[in-house]
Amino acid sequence: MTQKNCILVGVPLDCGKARNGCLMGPDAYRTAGLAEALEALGHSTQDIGNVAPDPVRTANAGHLHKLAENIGWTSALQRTALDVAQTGFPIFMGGDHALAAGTVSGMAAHWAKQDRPFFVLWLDAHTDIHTPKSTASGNLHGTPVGYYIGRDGFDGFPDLPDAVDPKNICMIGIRSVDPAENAVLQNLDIDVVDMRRIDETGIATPLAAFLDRVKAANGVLHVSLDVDFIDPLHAPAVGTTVPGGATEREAHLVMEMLSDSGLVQSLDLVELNPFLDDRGKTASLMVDLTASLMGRRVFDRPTRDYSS
Ligand code: NNH
Ligand code: MN
Ligand code: MN
Ligand code: MN
Repeated sequence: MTQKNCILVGVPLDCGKARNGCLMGPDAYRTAGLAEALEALGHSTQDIGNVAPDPVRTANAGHLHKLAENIGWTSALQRTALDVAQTGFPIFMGGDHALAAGTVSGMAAHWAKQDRPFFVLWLDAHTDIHTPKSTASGNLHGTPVGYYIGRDGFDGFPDLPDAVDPKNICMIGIRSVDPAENAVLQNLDIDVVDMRRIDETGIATPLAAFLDRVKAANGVLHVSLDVDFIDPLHAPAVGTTVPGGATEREAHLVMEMLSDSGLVQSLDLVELNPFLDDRGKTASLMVDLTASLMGRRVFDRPTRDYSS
């Protein structure tokens, strides 16, 4: 991979669900040596510290958990993404997945200005495509995809500058979908790669097909990596563990293929709750996966062609 100027952005957002701890995520990545791992690969890094949410007051949150705070983070992160994308490769160190409403919409706005088609790879156990109206839990970390594709129901949120086309989204690792999410996904062209498909074809086949589409469109790719994409056996530090997830090796293969593709331009690391970790092993795994994405290799081997 060519050398990048990595901009590390701390996002101690903890308002997307009730269980606290994701606010410690950015410092866990710092402690686990994210910047050092990137520098060892020859990239330059700049840690710009932590972002803070815009102040927002909203009455009438109903059953929604910390609506005003989520809105304040979305506007602040949209601005931050647009800003840092101009100078380097943003790595958003979360924070829970509610942050992706701001980061993904901001990156989409950045690439729309450059006239480049924008694609998203969503690595998660969950599809996170609720709206504030459809969520039963009231947890807004279940809604960022709904926001950035432009679904109705996000009253009070900043206007969406550029919606992401559902055809440009691939979700891998899916194994927990609420009925309202299942219903809306039936009418959208998002490629939902659930665990059954991974079992049937292996994880490389659907990923290679998606990367081919991004390449053919001359597109750019944002990766949003939720800790719960990985099986809780390897990645216990997350509030919403779902058994039956990607193995450590499957996760590395995804990252290595993404690196080979050269298509990735920005990354979210989300849902790490260091309070639940086992001697830092999840934070360290997330750093190692980021290193694989940014070019770390076991040894130099000829690049394999996965297309059939
Ligand atoms: N779908 C559930 C909800 O909306 C769970 C979402 N939780 C996540 N998403 N961790 O990645 O409450
Ligand atoms: Mn909270
Ligand atoms: Mn998620
Ligand atoms: Mn999840």
